[in-house]
Amino acid sequence: MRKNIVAGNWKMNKNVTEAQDLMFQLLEYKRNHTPNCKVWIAPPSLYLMMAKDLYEQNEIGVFSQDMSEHESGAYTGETSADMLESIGVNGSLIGHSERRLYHGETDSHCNRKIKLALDKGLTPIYCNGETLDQRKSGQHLEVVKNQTEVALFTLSADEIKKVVIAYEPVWAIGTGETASPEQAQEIHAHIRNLIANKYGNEVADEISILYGGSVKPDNAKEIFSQPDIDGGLIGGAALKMADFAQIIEGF
Ligand code: G2H
Repeated sequence: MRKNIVAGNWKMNKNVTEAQDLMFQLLEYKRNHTPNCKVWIAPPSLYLMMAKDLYEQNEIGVFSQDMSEHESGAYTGETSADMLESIGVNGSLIGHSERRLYHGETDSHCNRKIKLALDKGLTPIYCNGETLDQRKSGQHLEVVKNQTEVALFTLSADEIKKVVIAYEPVWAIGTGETASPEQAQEIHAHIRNLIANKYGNEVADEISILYGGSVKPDNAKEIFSQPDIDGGLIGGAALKMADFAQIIEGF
């Protein structure tokens, strides 16, 4: 069964007081509402333990924004899957376009990270999506196909079922420009088809595919109503509780 999910990617925002404040607001919201979707956040790593302590009943899923492709050792600045698992974190974003752009991450790196995450029982949220040039030149379907195959298709059927995918067209990230619901649906259906062709319909029907890229309170409902869109990965609009709440209520 596909899960509906609204996940907030806080990126590199908020000092500790601000982060704690937003985490409390979200907890309060969750205690007073029964959303029709899972609510997850990916705060900066520094605040993951704080989030896990606060959400001790696991009301809100807590995700890292990235994790190392290595198991352990001399990798200064990195956070391992084992460390995340040991503090009770639920999973990690993997391959966000900002990691690809500023840190040279490729789908092969993503593939290694996804395997390490799964080995530790963490849920990978694998992010992919085409650039503006790739869309303009009509390569978007091919690009997403290649990304999906390299990052995911070495997994077994049981493993891939545990992955959440976030399609985030790079040209729509933080730009205020959103893919139209039809453009997003086309790629989501494309990804689901690729998975169905490789692993069968039953597996493809179990995988939640989120849309990310300038999701806002006023466009969330229409995006989430598309048949192959199972929720959103929300950046800027996850930083204010009122906006994030309205997006959650898009389900
Ligand atoms: C895409 C998204 C969250 P935003 O990066 O991952 O951010 O909603 O600000 O475009």
